[in-house]
Amino acid sequence: MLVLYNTSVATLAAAGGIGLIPEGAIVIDGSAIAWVGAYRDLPEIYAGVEHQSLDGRLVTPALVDCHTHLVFAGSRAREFEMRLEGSSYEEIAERGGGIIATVSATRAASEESLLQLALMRIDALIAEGVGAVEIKSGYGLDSETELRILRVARKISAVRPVRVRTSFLGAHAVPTSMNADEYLDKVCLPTLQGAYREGLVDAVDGFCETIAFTTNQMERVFCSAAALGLPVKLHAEQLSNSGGTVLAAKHNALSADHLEYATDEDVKTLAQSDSVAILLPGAYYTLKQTQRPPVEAFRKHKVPMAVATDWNPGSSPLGSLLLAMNMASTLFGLTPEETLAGTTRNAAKALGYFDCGQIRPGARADLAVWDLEHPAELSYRIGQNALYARMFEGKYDNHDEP
Ligand code: DI6
Ligand code: FE
Repeated sequence: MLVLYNTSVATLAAAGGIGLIPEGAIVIDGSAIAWVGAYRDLPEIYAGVEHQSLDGRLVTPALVDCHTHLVFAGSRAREFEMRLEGSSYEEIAERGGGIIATVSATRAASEESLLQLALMRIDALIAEGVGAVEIKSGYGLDSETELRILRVARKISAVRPVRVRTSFLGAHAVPTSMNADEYLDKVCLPTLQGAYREGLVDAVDGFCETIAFTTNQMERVFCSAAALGLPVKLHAEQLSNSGGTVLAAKHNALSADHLEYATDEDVKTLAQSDSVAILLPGAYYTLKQTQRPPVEAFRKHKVPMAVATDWNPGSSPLGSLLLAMNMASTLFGLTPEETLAGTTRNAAKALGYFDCGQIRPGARADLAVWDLEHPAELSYRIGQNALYARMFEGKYDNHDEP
């Protein structure tokens, strides 16, 4: 057992707010949190336990990056140049660039090389205090490669101290050789079955958009997911209003993601489900979008907001969750408290985790210790990583003491 004291603790334990305890203490028992509160209220039974001073530093739950596509090969720097020369993301996709370009590079990569690429990205997130990550497939679009991506995603948590939730995103793009319905029938849905049988799938995702899949097509994917007992989530209203939010709500999705083009009515419908709105400022920034997600409506209808990197080689080559937090505040107007809730409590909820993203008795001792005094610093700083130490399942990374 260990008592952490001389710290301010952002517990994130109650809905709304961040639950800041200025002179706080946390009792760690094995891999879990046994107690948290003001140090002056520390129960007598912990008085004799080893104490460790954090010298006034801030502790938050380890961060959760709840939307990434970080298993991929290849680069899309050329498309970045093309966009600077005036082409749009949709135009590039229609010309065989975009997702399809990454599909070719990923199909050509071995499992081992995909793992090495993914580990470099995971290490960057871990270095920012991230303790759990969601990883999607979707750059295979054939059975073999989709399964390879999911196996790599599964392997990550065996070789790094991080939790991984996988999402099957076979419905990400339509391969050039067939139409969308053919692809769903012949490849995507059978691959989902196979991936599920191998235990590789925690949730099912899709890209509902004019350049990808319609709501009717996504509905078929969601029905297959339901038949397997898998939760769903959806890339919805990213580039246009395509009806994805209402569909996500109807299927009680874990999350509806992007949502730039969601209307107030969409948000009202989403509020009737248990879904989280995942905001992805990295994609908004990269694609130089101007329509912001309806943050005021999320607040009004009490839809919890999460924030993630959307790490992918096309629309969001963003390898920093801290920068995503800053962008969520500066570009979308989230308060620093909302961005912190969005990368802890609400991000965990979006992944169906109930034992992390909060500091409370019974939760996992996955913590981030910051060389900061106030949590607002996390969102305010740009490109600065103030992580002092990260604890995963009650153990500090690489050393016993921070
Ligand atoms: N929406 C996105 O922003 C990414 N996928 C998706 O469904 C883009 C992925 C890419 O461009 O490679
Ligand atoms: Fe995405």
